[in-house]
Amino acid sequence: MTKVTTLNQFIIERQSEFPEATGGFSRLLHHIGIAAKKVNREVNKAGLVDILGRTGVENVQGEEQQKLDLYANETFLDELRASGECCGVASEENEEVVLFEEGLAQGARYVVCMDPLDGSSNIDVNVSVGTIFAIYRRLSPVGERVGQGDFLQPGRALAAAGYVIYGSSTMLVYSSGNGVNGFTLDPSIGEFCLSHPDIRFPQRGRIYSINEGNYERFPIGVKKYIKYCQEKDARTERPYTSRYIGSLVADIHRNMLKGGIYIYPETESHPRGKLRLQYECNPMAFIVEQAGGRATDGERRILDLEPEDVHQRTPFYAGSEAMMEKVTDFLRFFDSI
Ligand code: AHM
Ligand code: MG
Repeated sequence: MTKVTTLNQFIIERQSEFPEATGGFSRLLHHIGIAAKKVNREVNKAGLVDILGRTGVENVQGEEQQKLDLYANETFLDELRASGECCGVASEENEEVVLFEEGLAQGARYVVCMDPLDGSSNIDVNVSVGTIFAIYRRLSPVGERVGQGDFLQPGRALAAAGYVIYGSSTMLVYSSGNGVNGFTLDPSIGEFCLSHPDIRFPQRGRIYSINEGNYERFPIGVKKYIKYCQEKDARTERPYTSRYIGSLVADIHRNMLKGGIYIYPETESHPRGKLRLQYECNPMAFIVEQAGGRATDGERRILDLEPEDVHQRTPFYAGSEAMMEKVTDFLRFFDSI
């Protein structure tokens, strides 16, 4: 019989590789897994019950929230608090960071930045959505109040990051800086099981993912790169294929397994890009790099950007090494003429 490794077994095995580990990080991940299963349950029945629909409230980004966003936010906050290993959370759904200052959390060593339900406009049409999480070691001393600085660390300081994709099956993918592993939820036993060990981003790819509806408002280098992707050239296997779901998690997940590039550049309506650095781009860039891909803002490595605000936005380019090199050439060339 094939041996199945569950997420919990996997994190315990990994923990024993670090003799100094206290188990805190494993507990944190364990609770993230529980929250993911709860959100998965609600996402699955979204079409059935009246949890679906708009609340009529706008979130801090001025975007309309849907009920499942709120449910996912509360569920992840509750589980992170319950873990006793997290002392605060910056979430897309909360303007201010949420601090846990009672009980076990007082001695906690980690803070989390998260997008509890990314791509939520896709829920009511049964298209994949995701959760993104970024885990940092706190900088402030344990026992003292957590400060903004704990949440404004650059991506290169991440202790771990990951995402959950609620798709045709539900997967949790994470990295703690030692490669990327993917776990598929087996609904019959209610456990995430290791299904994609050591995921590697193909060096080259044939998929480009970008919202081409914004074409007219893209930087010239991006426009030229899109035309390059569409040209016929047998040697480089062009034209490439255009695939865009509009769920960052799902678009990156597919490209990481098949080879491709994801681009959300600055546009007229979003001059600093649309995606959020601390809870969308940094964690996804961490995963992408850990799998052997590359992620930039078109110029600089995402993980090296110095955050100033937990909700700040950035242009985002992430994908296969060779495709990233090409688009960077286009951006440099057309910027300089
Ligand atoms: P959200 O966090 O409000 O769901 O927005 C983020 C999403 C990403 O998942 C996706 O890649 C992007 O926004 C899609 O934006 P657009 O509809 O402008 O293409
Ligand atoms: Mg989002």
